[in-house]
Amino acid sequence: MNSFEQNGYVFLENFFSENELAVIEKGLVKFHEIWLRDNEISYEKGVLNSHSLTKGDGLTEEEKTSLFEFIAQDKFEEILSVIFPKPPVFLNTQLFFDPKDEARKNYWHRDIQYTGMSVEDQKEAIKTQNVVHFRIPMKTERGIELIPTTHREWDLPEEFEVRNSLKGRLQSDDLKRGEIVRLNRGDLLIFSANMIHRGIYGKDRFSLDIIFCDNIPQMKAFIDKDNLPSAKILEKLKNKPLFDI
Ligand SMILES: O=C(O)CCC(=O)C(=O)O
Repeated sequence: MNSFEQNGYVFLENFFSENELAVIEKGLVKFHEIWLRDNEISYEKGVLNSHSLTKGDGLTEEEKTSLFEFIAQDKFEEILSVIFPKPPVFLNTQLFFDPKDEARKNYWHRDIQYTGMSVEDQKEAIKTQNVVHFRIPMKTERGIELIPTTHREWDLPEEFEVRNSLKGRLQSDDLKRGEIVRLNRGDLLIFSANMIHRGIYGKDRFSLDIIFCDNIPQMKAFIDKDNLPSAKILEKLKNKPLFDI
């Protein structure tokens, strides 16, 4: 886990048992089917992820409880206490799948580049702020490509140009420092959203991302309270401060 602060990610092979995954899988598949039905146009246009699985009535109370129990599990809490300087909070969930058009190219980015912050502010923010994805593949996938250390360090000029499509470069151009982490069912990849990264599409991937962030006002502004557990569900959960928004 020490390598997280140094590199910005940790890969934990065979982290989950089959039983642990089975408890949440049915709900994930159901949510995805509903999403595909309700978001046909976005899917046609190239959208390759959905979010907010714990919001609304896509999942039943029981399915939401299982998902929240998964999110609040002790094994995660132990990791979070090591990788975050102070106790974090739950931000959201996402599902990642392949784009409808197989020819669609992936895109290098830092999550922070889509927040509307100035580049100067982004440069400062990544030195201290933390948003962390727990990626949980439900099946073998080609994984994620990451540029180690960029969770705290700014881009090389070429990297900045590529992820911002400048000087004729494309967001999908290969970058020299990229490292691919291939993923199998049962694995857990933890990575900082600050990092320069891109998804590698293919194999009909289906991954759950659980996102945690610093418990600070600038980040909590991005939390949609409708994603939080109801009082009734919260009562059953361990590690309640994760949801203490
Ligand atoms: O898997 C992907 O397509 C991209 C993942 C990503 O950008 C993210 O989790 O922030």
